[in-house]
Amino acid sequence: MRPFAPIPAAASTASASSSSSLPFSAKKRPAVVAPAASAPLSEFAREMQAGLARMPRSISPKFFYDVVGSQLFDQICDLPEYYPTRTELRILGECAGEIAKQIGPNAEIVEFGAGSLTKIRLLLDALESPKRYLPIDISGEYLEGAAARLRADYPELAVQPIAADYTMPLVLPAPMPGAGRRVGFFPGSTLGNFEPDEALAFLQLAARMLRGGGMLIGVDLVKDPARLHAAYNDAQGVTAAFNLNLLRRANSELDADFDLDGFTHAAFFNAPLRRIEMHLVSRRAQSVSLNGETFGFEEGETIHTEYSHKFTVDGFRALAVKAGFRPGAVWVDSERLFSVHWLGA
Ligand code: AVI
Repeated sequence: MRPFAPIPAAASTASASSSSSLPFSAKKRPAVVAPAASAPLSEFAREMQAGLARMPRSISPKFFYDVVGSQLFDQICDLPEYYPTRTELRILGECAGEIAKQIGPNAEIVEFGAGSLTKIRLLLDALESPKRYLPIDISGEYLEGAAARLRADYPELAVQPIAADYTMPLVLPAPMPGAGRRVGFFPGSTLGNFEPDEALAFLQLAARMLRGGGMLIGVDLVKDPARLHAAYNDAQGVTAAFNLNLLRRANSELDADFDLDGFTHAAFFNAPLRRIEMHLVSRRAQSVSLNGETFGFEEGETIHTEYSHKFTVDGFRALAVKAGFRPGAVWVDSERLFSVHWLGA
C-alpha cells in the first residue's frame, strides 16, 4: 500500500535535470568533469533544502515513501489503533454489490496512485465484466509488477498501467470499443494528505478526466480526537519510526547529518482545521548540515511533515460539488469512522 510513489534518488536526479537530458552515463562525457556540488539536485534534495530554509519548516509527505517508508506504512495499516485501512476494506467488501450497481457493466477503472491490490480486487470481483484497469503511478517499475499479477488473475481484463504523476493533467487512452463508464478510484483517504487548495485542484482535474463517468473515493471522517490521536501516536512507535525515517532517508540519500536521537515524533489533532498535523521536533538546540548548508534548530523547533485532513460527509460532498462532481451514494461503517463516496462526473 503506497499512497505516494517512492521517488528513487537516481530517477529523481535524472528528472530534475533539463527535460531532454539523458542520465549522465548515457551522454558523451564532457572533457572536464563538473564538481559534485554543481550536479543537478534531486527533487528530494531541492525540496528538503527549501523546506529547511523556510519558516515554519516543512517537507512534503510524498518523501516518506522510500522502500523503508513504504514498509513502515504497510505496518501502520495493520496497527490496532490505525482504523482507516481496515474500515475502508470492510466497507468495500460489504458494499461491493451496491457499488458495482452504481458503476455498471464493462467499466474502465482508473486508479490514482498504484494502490493496494486488495482494494482494487474487491472492486473487480464485484463488477460485471470490468473491461479495463488503468492504474496511474509515477513509479513505472512498481506498476509493471502490480499489472503482471492482476493480468494473471483477471485474464479477461485489459490492464494498462500509465507511468505518470496523477496530480498533473494527463490525456487518458480513448475508451475501448464496448466500454461502459470510466470510473476513477482513489481509496485510502490520501486526499486528506493534500493541502486544501491541492485537494480541490486534484478533484477538479479528476472530474474533467472522468467526465461522463464517475469516481469512487475513500475519505476519513472527523471523530473523537482521542481516537484520532491514538491512530497517529501508536503504542508500538511505528508511526514515530515512519516520521523519523524521513531524516534517516535524508542522511542516506542526501549529504545530511541529522542526529536521529535529536528529533522526536509529534502528531496532534488541530480541531478548528480538522486535521492531524505531524511534525519532527528538535529535542535540543542543534545544527544540521545538508548539502554543505547549515540549518540551526532551537529546542522545540519543528519540521512539519504531514497533514491528514478529516472530513464530514457533508463537507466532503460540498467540496466535490465545487470540483464539478455530482455526489451520489455514500457508504459509512456503523461507527461512522470512514466513508466511501460515489461521485458522478
Ligand atoms: C496515506 N495517508 C492517508 C495516511 C494518513 O493517515 O494520513 C498516512 C499516515 N501518516 C501517518 N499514519 C498514516
